[in-house]
Amino acid sequence: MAPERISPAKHPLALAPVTAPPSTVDGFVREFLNNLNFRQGVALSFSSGNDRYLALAETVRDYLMARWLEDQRRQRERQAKGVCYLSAEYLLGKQLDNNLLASGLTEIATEALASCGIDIDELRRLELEPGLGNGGLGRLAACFIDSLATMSVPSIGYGLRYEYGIFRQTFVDGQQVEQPDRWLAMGSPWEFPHPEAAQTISFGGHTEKYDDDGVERTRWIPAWNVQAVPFNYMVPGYQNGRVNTLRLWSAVATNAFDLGVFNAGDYAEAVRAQTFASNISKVLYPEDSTPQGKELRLQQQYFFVAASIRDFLDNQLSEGYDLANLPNRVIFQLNDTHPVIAVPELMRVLVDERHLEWADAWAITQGCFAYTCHTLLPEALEEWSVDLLGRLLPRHLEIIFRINEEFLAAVREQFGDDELRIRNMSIVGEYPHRSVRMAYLATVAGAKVNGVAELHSQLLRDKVLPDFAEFFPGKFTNVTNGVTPRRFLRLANPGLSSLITDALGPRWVTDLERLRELEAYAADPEFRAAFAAVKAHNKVRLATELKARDGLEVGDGHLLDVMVKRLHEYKRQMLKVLHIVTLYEGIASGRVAASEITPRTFVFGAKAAPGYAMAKRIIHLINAVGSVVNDDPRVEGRLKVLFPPNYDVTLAEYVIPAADLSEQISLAGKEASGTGNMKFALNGALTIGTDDGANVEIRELVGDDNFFLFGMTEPEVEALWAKGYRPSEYYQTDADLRRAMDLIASGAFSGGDRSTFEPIISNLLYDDRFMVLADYASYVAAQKTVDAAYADQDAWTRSAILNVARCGYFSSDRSMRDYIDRIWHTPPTP
Ligand code: 26V
Repeated sequence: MAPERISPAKHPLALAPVTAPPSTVDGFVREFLNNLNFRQGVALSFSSGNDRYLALAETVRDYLMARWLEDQRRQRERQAKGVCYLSAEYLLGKQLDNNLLASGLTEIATEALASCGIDIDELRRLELEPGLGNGGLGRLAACFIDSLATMSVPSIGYGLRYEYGIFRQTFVDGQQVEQPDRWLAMGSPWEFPHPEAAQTISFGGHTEKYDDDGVERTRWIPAWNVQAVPFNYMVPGYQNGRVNTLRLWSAVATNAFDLGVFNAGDYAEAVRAQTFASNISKVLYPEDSTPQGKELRLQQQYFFVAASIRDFLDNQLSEGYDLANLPNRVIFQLNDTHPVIAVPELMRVLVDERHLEWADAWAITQGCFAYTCHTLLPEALEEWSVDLLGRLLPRHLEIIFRINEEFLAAVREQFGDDELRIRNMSIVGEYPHRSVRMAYLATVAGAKVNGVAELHSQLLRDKVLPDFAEFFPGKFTNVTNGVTPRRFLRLANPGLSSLITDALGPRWVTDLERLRELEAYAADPEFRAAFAAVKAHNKVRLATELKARDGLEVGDGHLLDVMVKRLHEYKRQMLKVLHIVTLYEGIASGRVAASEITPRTFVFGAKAAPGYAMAKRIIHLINAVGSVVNDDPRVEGRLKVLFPPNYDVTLAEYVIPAADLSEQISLAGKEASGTGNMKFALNGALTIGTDDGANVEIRELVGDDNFFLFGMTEPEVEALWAKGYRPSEYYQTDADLRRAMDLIASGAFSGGDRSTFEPIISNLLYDDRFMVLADYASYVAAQKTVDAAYADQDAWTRSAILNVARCGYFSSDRSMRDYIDRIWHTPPTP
């Protein structure tokens, strides 16, 4: 039901446009103290850091508010085509700095607080980042909404407001221990709850047919409901006066108590029901590759997309909107398969609630969705058992069956009774148990299907969904990922930003291809020196942070070699470990003098899914290798292995600008794109990487001379796998490899206990789908090239500058332009 449109209040002040406070230091001080006194309820002299942080955040928020209200009004009035980005994850990172930057208030706020005797940096540190995502996919969504706001594209992000985001990682005896992420514990000043705009979302029950004046219709009689309460977040564009909205849904029980139960005297049961409902948005699932088919996760997915679709239809469309035009008004972008249950939901709303003909509803639906795939690993493709779907969403299951029936009939018409093909293309799989293949449903329903880097899109088309590509020519496309230059260059790397702005002017921040002009500066010794000084400064900044945070020591003058990403076998952190152990073993055995080794500090950052035993064991090994290597006097401090716990967006912003070398070493064909790779290159790190994901495009752009390529190509991987991968042959023929593995197996890193890391060694030797040993020799050789290149600091700096200059393509603004041109057709509104 559409909410009542409130008639304008009579008072003239209510009719006047909302205006922001004056942008002066004095004005800011006034607003800040006002917020401290009247919102936090404390005097400056008694205020805590958190009070001050909240008051500062509220002040910045108020400056953005007028724009936000205006943009919400305009977006509804204009009825221009817009994007609804549907994503189960948004890995936002801290908000204060970004919002200060976007509103152009950074200097004013800094000065204003200083005049109150407050160091703004201290308040910055107090903010807890909302970790509402696992990794690449969630961070990509956050970059995209930043770009959409900066480019003035009518759009809204929809997702889930998890009470607990990605777990906080701690290490106990080198092993990962997860702690709940209480990001809301101190209150979040960036969110605006709207309980009055809650939607009721239903689950369970059964369906029944009924006669509606001679028309047979279906209705869903659900068994239970949950309230979806929207929380709005500002998404300010970069200094363009635009503020878009991110709307995250939170679950609460429909009625405070089930009065029936309550009156029957079972108070505890009544409260339990309430807790049950709020469980839906309680916690982010920390798995990022193997969907477990958990019922609660399906509840989360349906909960947020059903609320979002209803919110859009009820609140964004004008009165009496003709739904036949919906594809000209909105595109729902499906961020992976997590929101795909939106497809049968829209069908259900159109057919059962709005009484459209099935065929008309299907035409509308096919025009309103597009699907982005973010993986190639078969085990990461989501499937829901027919059983579970039928229990939780019986009407949706019926709709999926009918979509599938009609789709397969069309396939039969084109290809004849090719039963194997039909079986392979069916949205409902029969083996090993009946389940709905969400990627197939998304592909059939979506106007477009895209992968996230050239190689990935090609493999998706030719290897994962070839039958679909043949059946739907023109449906498959590529949009290479990007990252927002606001957060990952302008904010994270102030030194480099100033250097670039001094050289090129400020416009690169929203037009990143301008970085090309830096190419000329790579030849300028003065610029190179300044660039190197920035890198050195960023290393000191990181060293200071790691020391304060975790007591870790970055080696002075070391090459900073960084691998930060989720811990996953396909990403091959083990290759990095074998390299480190090889270097260490050379010294420990006396075959290599420590002085011959290029001093390096290796930095790891990685969370493992709590149920992923091998990944957790690898974390343990990295920590174990670190404690031995770091403490062995024979190493003379020339190798350091640091593994700060709890890698998150905040830590990324310290680590990436400081890195010399970026490790992107997945097995070719497994990393869909990567986005860390782009962030590092844009901050002047050189990449050592395989021909995988967006590495391919990075290398094409920066040139072979400025990239350390190693390893098999994807076709070589396929060929080796087909021929039969025999890891033990590498072990037997490569003495360095054997010595490294033997050292680990000997218990040298586990106090003599040979069993601790035995499963890792066995896995590499007998059961490794990701062929670590096959790429070892090539990797170690490439690392020697790195050492040689690093010896010529000036040439290295030149390469680093060229990396920055040539990676402007990887701005998420460009990704958004590609989506707009190829998929969305939603022009920016000035
Ligand atoms: C999958 C699942 C499975 C069920 C449990 C929860 C969960 C959460 C997330 C995912 C998505 C995994 C896919 C993913 O994150 N892909 C990454 O997407 C990045 C952005 O496109 C890309 O750069 C990375 O290469 C790709 O691994």
